[in-house]
Amino acid sequence: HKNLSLLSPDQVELAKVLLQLNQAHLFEHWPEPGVEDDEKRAFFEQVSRLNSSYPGGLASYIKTARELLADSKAGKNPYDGFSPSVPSGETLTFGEDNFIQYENVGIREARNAAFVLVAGGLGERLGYNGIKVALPLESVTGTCFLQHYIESILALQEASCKLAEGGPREIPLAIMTSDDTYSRTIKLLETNAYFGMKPSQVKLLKQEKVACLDDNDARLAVDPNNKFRIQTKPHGHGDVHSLLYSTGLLKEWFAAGRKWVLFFQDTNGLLFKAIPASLGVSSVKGYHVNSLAVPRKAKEAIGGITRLTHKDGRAMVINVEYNQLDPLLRATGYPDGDVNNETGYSPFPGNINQLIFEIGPYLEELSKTGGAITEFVNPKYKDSTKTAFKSSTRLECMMQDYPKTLAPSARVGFTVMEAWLAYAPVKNNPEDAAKVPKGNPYHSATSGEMAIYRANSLILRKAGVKVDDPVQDVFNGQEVDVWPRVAWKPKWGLTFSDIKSKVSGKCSITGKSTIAIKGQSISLEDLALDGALVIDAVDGAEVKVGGSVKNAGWTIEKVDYKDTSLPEEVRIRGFKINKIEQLEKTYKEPGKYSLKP
Ligand code: UGB
Repeated sequence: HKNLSLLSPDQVELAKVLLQLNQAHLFEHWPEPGVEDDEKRAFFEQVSRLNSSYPGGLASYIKTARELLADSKAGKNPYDGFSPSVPSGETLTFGEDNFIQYENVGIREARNAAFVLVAGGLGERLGYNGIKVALPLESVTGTCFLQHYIESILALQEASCKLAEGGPREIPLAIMTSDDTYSRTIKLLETNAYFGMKPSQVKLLKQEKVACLDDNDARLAVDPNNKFRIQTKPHGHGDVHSLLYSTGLLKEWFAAGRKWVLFFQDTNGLLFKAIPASLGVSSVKGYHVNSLAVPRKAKEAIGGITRLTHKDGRAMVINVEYNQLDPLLRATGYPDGDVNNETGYSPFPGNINQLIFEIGPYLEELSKTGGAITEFVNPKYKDSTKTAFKSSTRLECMMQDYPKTLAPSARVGFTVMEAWLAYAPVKNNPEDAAKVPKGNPYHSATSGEMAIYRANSLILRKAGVKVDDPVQDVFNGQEVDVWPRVAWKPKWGLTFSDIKSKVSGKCSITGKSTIAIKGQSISLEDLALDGALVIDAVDGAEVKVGGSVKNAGWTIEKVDYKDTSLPEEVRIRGFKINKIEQLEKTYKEPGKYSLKP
């Protein structure tokens, strides 16, 4: 009370709110006025931020925390009363007629889209100290994830605007960052001229952390390093919804006539191969919510898309985390739990957390909820009395839980794509990846890069190129298929039809080969590649590449992840590329060219 005179009227109000919420312990240890007053004011600035960044403020946060902590203590199952069943959605096979048709629709729709990258997390599990979007997705071109994402969006924009009337239209990109990633993300963009995107086209959002909780009464935790601060931790990627709403960005997009918002994660180098077709599915099926999914092995450590029906009539199609799906099935009449069916996969497709929402219904829902979505708490208890925690906890939320509060009439669907085409995230460090059960994906930097070469090789095969089979090898303790190292810029080939139109005659690529295609109008005609070939061309330079290219090429050299003399991004993948010999050509002027060695 003695310290109240230091505070502004707003801060005094906040102090009263904290007292009403049984949080007096936060100032009990404060010294007399005159001592460390600036720190006391800074404390209230923090409280004010925590209050304004959470829908409903701290009072709402604490109320929800008490309820969720009580449920957790009572061992209440969030899925009580719900029965799971296999939902219906669209299953696509790359290159088939309906896939191509959906891609065509998706390209048309793309100019009405906005993209949202959630990139507030750090790669703790990956053992990488930088921001994950700065990691190269493959080492042939060294392109980092953020560059690849931006170039993919720009390529979509160009392709979409060519088809549509009314001239070009920019596709905006919002990036959700956090205190952990904000400044490094800005720096990466600025030092690279936004990778060719207009700076005004990119909006950075920043999520705030939330207050930690010390006990079941939701008493806020004092920061162990500063008695004038509340300890905070990340709230999860679910924050993206309230940020899009509170910043007014979603409204702005809607007012500008945009129809779709596409959410994606920080390290999936394959994603944009799946975007045109799945956006097409959203449009044709009229899905308000479309989750991208891949076939999933039973018990594999990704969530399963499930239809849940409640005794009281509620129904939803939602991601159920893998550790909850198996017990839920066992408790509801499936004694074997989550098992593979005759296809060799679980009937519940795997959530890859790439979501496509229709903006109209999304904005309407957020106008009611402010973007607050169902949260959860995961306290680690000291003992079975569940009265004390081993360390402070906090509420968390996930972006894929958005449909939980929707009316059953909402059109919630999903699109299953082959995993080789759509999903290769970089999440696990080499040691953890090497422990993944055989047959399940590693989700490491090694597998992420190899997946790019595999997908590009398979796509070229489908387009008629003879591509050698892969060889198996082991890097950082992980057995992977090594395909020819095929890389291209998004503007070279965005859809299957696009790529097919650039390949003709008898083309072949041997197993030891590397090819990097960097220009838009490069076509391969009767090319026999046995070595390394790098071709770049400005827009407007049409280059036909054919004949026999044979050289010593680029080799893959193993490295040990424990070798600290190498950069982290090389160590975590377990190999590097040695550029022995290549044919490299750059076309800097528009015109027609033919390269036939
Ligand atoms: N992220 C944020 O932007 N802010 C945060 O506070 C936290 C994360 P993780 P996670 O694809 O296999 C998800 O940590 O949450 C960003 C799904 O929930 O990589 O463990 C972060 O930068 C799960 O259902 O993944 O698991 C990153 O871009 C499953 O589908 C993204 O959020 C799993 O992904 C994901 O963060 C998966």
